[in-house]
Amino acid sequence: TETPVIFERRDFYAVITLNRPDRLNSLNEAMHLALRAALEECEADPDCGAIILTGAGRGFCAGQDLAGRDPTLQGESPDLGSTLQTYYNPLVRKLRAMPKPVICAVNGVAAGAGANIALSCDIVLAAHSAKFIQAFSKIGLIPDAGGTYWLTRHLGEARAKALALTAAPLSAEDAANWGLIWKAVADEQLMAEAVALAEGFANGPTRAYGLTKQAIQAASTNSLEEQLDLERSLQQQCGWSDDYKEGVLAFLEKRPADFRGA
Ligand code: T3D
Repeated sequence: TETPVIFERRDFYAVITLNRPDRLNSLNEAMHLALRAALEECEADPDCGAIILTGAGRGFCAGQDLAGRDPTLQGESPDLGSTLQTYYNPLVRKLRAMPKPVICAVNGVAAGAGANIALSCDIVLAAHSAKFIQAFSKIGLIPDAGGTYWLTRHLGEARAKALALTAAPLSAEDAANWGLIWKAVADEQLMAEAVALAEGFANGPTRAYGLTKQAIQAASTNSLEEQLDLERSLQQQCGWSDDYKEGVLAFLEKRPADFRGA
């Protein structure tokens, strides 16, 4: 049987590839568990400074595996609240709480929860041929895996509602122009760009990156006063780090910094 997720640990970063290409990497239980295990390994490894998440074949991820939802094969209706509680919500939380940058390299179509898992990552690069589809309304569902949150935060209600209600595909270029993702890049450049970012982060001040994520994620719900307090306390931590000492010293000595991530 196929490995639902390919986990590749490279020098100082990791590549996680969703791997059910003939099903456009749609998510079943085995894939969820393998993905979770891979993320946990990255989280626990102090030498892993960044993560690239991508998909095998022509798609990134088509969301929930609907073969496992065939109503003619299922007795009772599935409890989708329980799937979200057990799999999707912990996955989104783990990506957000990951104390190192997560780069999503969207290599092809990202539909349903697949789109919203991509949007849960810190930096989203998408190949020009990729599309983002909030496919949920086509099967009578609402956007999940944070979809209603990401769309509304990044795009505002007007675009969020139209994308969710129509399930219209959004091109990588429009996604970038609308501020939903970081960049659309040529298909053949996608992995090279993702790797360049990961290598840069892997040599960077990992702790400061983790705290930067934390601060930016808190900003959308904090008041300015709360955010200023948060910045003060996180910056205090940074100021006590070896990386800060090294960064300043390297600047003064006019040489590249040799960060250790602590
Ligand atoms: O627990 C819960 O259920 C709640 C959680 C819900 C989260 C969700 O994600 S719900 C939304 C689920 N996803 C979808 O509704 C998207 C379904 N897929 C599509 O609409 C299309 O496949 C795409 C627009 C993504 C791509 O279209 P296209 O024409 O490029 O490819 P295709 O021919 O449709 O797909 C290729 C194969 O992958 C095909 O199989 P075949 O005909 O070659 O044997 C297709 O059936 C299969 N596939 C695609 N998506 C899924 C899938 N198989 C199972 N589940 C899928 N989601």
